[in-house]
This record gives sequence, C-alpha cells and structure tokens, in this order.
Amino acid sequence: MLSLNLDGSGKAEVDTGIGFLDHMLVNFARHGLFDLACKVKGDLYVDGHHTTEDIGIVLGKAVKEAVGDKAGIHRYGFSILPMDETLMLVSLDLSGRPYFKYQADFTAERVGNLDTELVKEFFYAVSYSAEMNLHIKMLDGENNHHIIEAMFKAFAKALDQATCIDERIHGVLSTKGVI
Ligand SMILES: [Mn+2]
Repeated sequence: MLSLNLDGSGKAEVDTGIGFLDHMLVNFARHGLFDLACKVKGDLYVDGHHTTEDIGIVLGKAVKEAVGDKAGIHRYGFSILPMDETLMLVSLDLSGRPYFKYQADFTAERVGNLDTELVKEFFYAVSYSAEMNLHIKMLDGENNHHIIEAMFKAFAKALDQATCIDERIHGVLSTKGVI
C-alpha cells in the first residue's frame, strides 16, 4: 500500500521491512513536505530487490497520478544538496519522457539492510513509472549512508520544486501546450 500527497506537510508512515529504506522514505517525505504512507510485505526471504524496485514503481506511478495534466506546475526541479562531506546533484523534468542518468560510487555493499546497488534500481523505477527525466550525480562523497541519504533528500527537494504551482503559469509549461 502506498499513498502520496505532494501538497502535504512532511508526514510519513513507512514500513517496508527494510529499515534503512524506511529511513530514506521518511526523509523523502519530510524534506519534500509530502505526506507519504507506505506499507509493504515483500519477499525479503529472497532479498530486498523486488521490494525496493516495486516501491520505486508504485511511488513513480503515484507521482504521475498526483501531477495529473501538470497544469500550473514548475515542471523542472533541481537540488545540489550537501550532507557533511557529500554533495549530491539531482535534476528532474516531469516531461512525460522517461530518461535516467545515474552516477554514484559506493564503497560498501550494504547500508544497514539495504544493498547499495538497489538504490539505482529504485530511482530507475521511479523515473520510468513517473515518466520523468531524472539525473542523479554524486559530486562528492565518501560515507555510504550520507551518499544515499543526500540522494533521497535532493530528490525530494527537486520533486517539491517541480510540482509546486506557479500562478504565472497558465496551463502546461511547454510551448507545445502538452507534455
Ligand atoms: Mn541518516
């Protein structure tokens, strides 16, 4: 089960069975000022892959549904977010055309009970199911916990910016009138 309110206040109720992923989704909601409820019973006896990927797919679908026809929203959003030694760039466009670029270097296979390689799978799934152009680029970083957390926070900030209403925008922000 997942519900998302983009015009929320940062409330999160999250239980995925993967503690570190819960921590990331709570940060996503808090820093994007979204309300997020996410309860998942996945096949964690296999590993965290299906659960993490499926949450990405469903979160992306929720974003796509929530922005609807995208009338009046900024459409683009970006953040260059610091967390101690880490500096993370996330830039996105709710273009209707999924595209995903990802660059991050980890030195640990896992943080808590989340495999670091699944972070890429998560954001890939979000970008494709939200039909979003999503660029994630680690500009600096050493600590694996910080790198992932900065990514989720920067993604939240960028998505918040992209989904905010600007009263100067009438209809969809595109010269084509539709995206
Ligand atoms: Mn943390």
